[in-house]
Amino acid sequence: MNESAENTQEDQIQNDQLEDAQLDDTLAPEHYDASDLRVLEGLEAVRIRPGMYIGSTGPRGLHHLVYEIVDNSVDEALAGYASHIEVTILPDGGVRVVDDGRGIPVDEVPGEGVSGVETVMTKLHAGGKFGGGGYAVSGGLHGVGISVVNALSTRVDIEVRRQGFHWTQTYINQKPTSRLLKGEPMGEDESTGTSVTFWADGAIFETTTYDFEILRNRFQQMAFLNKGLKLSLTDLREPDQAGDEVAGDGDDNAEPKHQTVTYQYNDGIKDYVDYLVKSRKATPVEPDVIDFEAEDLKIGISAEIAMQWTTAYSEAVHTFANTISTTEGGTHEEGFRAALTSLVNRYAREKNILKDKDENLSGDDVREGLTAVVSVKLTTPQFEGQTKTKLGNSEAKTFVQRVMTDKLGDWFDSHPSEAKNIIQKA
Ligand code: 0RA
Repeated sequence: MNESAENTQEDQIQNDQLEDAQLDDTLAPEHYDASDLRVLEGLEAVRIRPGMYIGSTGPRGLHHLVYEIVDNSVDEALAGYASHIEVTILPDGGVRVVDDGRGIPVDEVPGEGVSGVETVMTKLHAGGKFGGGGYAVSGGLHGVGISVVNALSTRVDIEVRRQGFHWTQTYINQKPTSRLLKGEPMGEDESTGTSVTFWADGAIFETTTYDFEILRNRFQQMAFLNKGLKLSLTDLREPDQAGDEVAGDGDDNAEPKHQTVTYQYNDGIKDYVDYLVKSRKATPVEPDVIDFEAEDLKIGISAEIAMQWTTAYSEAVHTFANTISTTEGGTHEEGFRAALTSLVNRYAREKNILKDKDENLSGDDVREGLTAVVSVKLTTPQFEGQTKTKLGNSEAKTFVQRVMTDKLGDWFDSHPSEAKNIIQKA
């Protein structure tokens, strides 16, 4: 089926559902009146064109819902308030994301007439409104917020621990079943935080079965890209629910697969490069991973770069912008490559490793055996290319190029014997 035919049919099904939802007032709570229809209209736009907000209604889009919630918690961690994010895949098709941040604001938002929680759940892009400060750098490919998850779920349960109490609210087919409810006081040992549990709408998604491996991989990557962040993933499904092969492995006593993995990397992308080199079973030319970082608050950009040369032939340069893997490359990668090639040539001439008669080393020569991670975070990323995974910001090229030239130059100067080994390899 071609994509436009698919969309037309999906749109019709979704429109039908939306009309049903509007006619069905059995779930409408008392405080929910005609003026709130505007809210539903915003969320309806998401249900009519889900692809515009989360990329697709296939497995990628489904997993994107989880990232959308986790990204909010990651931002709370990057702001210095949350230290641990726990994601749980529930046996009934739900996913729960719990953090120990400040909790979504529970007080009435001036001008909105409802709580901060309800605003975040029902207004597109409401997150940033009280997020404030910093880069809000996690995610970013779509970066649309919790309301989009609400729009594409049959149910969302939200629990906030804040101002000394537990606060709860449930949304069924996008509509709150009550106001935000103040519940039990928080216990002595309880921290503030937010818990969001959602059930993706099977009428919107091709599948609502999560792939543990896809989530595990992404959370490990998020932990590498956000130094110090602690991320856990638990799968509470039975093995057959998780879509795993059960029959035919000849092991009737297989352990139930209630697995938890936890990731935390205090050296961030330096640990990432170490991990990549070890998993490729490559032999490092020098034992230490080279790494540095820099930030320019005026233009709103930061860069972290880590690299290690190995005796292997292939290069592996992984680039990221706001933790999104930029597989099509872009300006940050251009800046990295340009600086690396010219710096290595300049240094090799200075130290007479390249003689006057020798030709310059090519970029490919210089990157042979190199494993590197380049991670930039910027306030207004521009994603381009076929799959929107190519960074377009021109300031990212100049910034990465300058940081590389300065800091790798310093490193070469302070590690002459290591530098010589690396360059001789090229
Ligand atoms: C807006 C303002 C504040 C926190 C949050 C949103 C927040 C959102 C999420 C989503 C998941 N976990 C979250 N944790 C916090 C801060 C308000 C303040 O205390 O000043």
